[in-house]
Amino acid sequence: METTLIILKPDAVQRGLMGRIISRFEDKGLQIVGSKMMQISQDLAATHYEAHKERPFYKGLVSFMTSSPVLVLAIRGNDAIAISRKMMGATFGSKAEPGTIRGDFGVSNSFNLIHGSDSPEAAERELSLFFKQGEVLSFERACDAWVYDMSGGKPE
Ligand code: D4T
Repeated sequence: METTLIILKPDAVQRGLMGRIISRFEDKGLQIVGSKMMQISQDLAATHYEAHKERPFYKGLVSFMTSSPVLVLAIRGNDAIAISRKMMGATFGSKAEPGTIRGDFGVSNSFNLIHGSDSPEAAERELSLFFKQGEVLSFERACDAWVYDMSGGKPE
């Protein structure tokens, strides 16, 4: 099982899209195992996006991410990182396919609604940036036996 860090960005929160976006992950069968609303500080945004520090869009990105509250989620499931990225769609709303979160809810290239970790290493790093010890939970759902085929002893 993988756990990934998802951020519903300021535009998603301001536009009242949190519920509909969370529902997509729940409908898929992924499990929400951590959740918090927060206003991202300059320092946290700078650390989170340090790989983009030299990019022309970096300043605007940090300013956008710190401009208004976000909803941070920890989402778990088999292959949760790749599945979430696929559900999010291409980076730019203008290019993202219909059926994806960015494709269905946005047109902007900088206000792109959602962030998701892009690798297991990134997920580990980002989860520890946004969640303290104990804030990402482990619990069984009653529906798990019907979300995954467990007949082989592991979730398929
Ligand atoms: P994140 O990291 O937010 O999940 O988005 P992606 O993984 O899909 O895209 P990214 O890391 O390349 O970009 C991070 C973030 O910067 C914004 N951005 C990106 C922008 O404003 N202008 C640009 O030209 C690019 C490439 C959008 C997402």
